[in-house]
Amino acid sequence: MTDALLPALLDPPAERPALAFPDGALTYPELATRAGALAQQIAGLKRVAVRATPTLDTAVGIVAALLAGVPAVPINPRSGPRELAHVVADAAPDAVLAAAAADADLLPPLAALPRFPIPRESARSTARNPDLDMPPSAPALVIYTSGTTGPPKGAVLSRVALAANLDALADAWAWTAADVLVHALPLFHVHGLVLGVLGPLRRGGSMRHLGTFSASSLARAVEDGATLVFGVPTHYHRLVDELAADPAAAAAVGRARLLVSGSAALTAVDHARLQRLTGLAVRERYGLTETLILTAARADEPVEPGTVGRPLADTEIRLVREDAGDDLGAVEVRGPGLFSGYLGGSDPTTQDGWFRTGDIGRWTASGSLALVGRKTTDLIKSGGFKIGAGEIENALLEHPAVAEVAVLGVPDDDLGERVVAFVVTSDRTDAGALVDHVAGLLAPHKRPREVRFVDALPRNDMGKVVKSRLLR
Ligand code: MCA
Ligand code: AMP
Repeated sequence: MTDALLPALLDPPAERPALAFPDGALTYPELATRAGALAQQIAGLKRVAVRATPTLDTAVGIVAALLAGVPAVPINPRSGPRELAHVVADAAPDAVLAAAAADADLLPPLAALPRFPIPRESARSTARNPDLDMPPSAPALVIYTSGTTGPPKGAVLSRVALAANLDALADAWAWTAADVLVHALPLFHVHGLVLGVLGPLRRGGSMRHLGTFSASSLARAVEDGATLVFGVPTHYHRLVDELAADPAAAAAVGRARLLVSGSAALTAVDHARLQRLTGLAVRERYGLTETLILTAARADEPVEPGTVGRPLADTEIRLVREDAGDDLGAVEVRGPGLFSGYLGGSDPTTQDGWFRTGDIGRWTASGSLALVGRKTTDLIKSGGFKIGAGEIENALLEHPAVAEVAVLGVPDDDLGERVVAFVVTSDRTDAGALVDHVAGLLAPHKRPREVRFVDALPRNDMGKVVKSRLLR
């Protein structure tokens, strides 16, 4: 294997399918020429934003940036104006890559940037592919992820982190050029973009984006040759209900090689129901934007439900226990997939290379990791999206009728957790007005699903809000 991040694009095999989306498909030679042409235009830029709709254009834009050695910042196309202003100011991209047809959709801070339309034709590019010349530590992607308090932070991921992590996953899942991956994930996070698009491209295999994850679209894809399925637990939760009513689709899905779930915990009930319906045990894997994937249930081992598998090759995991007798500990990690810090210079990794994930886990007898929760109630996982309570609290506090607020995640069958805001008002308002207020600033998934009005927030002797008491 060469040092290139995407070796299959260097000398692409004729006619081999690379990427398919509901809006179109490209073979490897087509992707190489289309992305290569755009790479030539953007070469030398410091950083580019990519309006990351779930489309072929986004994949071409990201691949072009990787080929050009220009770090790409994928942007949630449904970002609210508040987030977008923050991300554009923080990432300071030189330009935006967006489909020519998307011009009208670009919101002000993006619209003000120089724009490179993503080519729709596969014009031959003559340039030497610069992918080979990039130092491994060079930044490849900047992915924004929520923290507990302020606005999202841009995690810088190097080329070598992406390459090492994708190769370790290939080892865990026996993932090869023969695999056809299907999913319906968004392309502005690690799951859909790194695993879901760059994963198959690094292997020389192919990917089909379903647009919408449904029993019928998935069954058809597997009948058409899909071997690997990626999804978040919300996808699988919805799928079990659909498959229960459609035994033919369940049998078809059961012919896939691997069903993989991640980004949040799959419930034992959904795991068991899926296994009954399809005959397949879903393999879970665990990771963070900052660390890429840390553990995975391997393809060549039986699945241990309730665990996220073993550490990937070259990844070290330790559990930091409060008391020697505890079997639970705070999960810390060291390895080649770790990010290079947040944009702007902060890097919480310890001097000797350990990153604190914020998750709490324990080892099972077989050496798999079982996650039991998180250290903070200020991070919410809804539908696989990480949402910082502080960002929503800050947005709500800007509403004139809000005196105090605490936001937290409460268990939800479909989303895992849903965003709930506990509000003390200083003036008359209603839940709808507060939800609309947040929706006017932030992405739709950050909007509270529920607002509970309370007379006061529970506080400890120091005056700090004790969120856990709100749910009693
Ligand atoms: C959609 N809605 C949500 C969410 N998603 N509300 C709360 N939390 C959510 N996550 C809202 C929509 O705005 C809409 O509201 C309403 O729910 C119904 O939308 P619907 O179209 O049915 O939902 P959906 O679009 O099907 O979304 C569900 C989803 C989505 C597909 C599961 O949440 C999703 O794509 N999740 C993937 C998250 C992900 O990729 N995470 C990776 C980061 P209205 O109609 O009122 O507007 S984690 C990561 O990268 C690490 C490394 C890892 O481990 O993977
Ligand atoms: P993000 O920052 O969006 O990349 O989300 C990372 C967080 O998602 C982790 O810290 C975990 O809390 C959670 N997570 C990812 N995969 C899993 C999984 N398979 N099971 C449980 N939680 C997970």
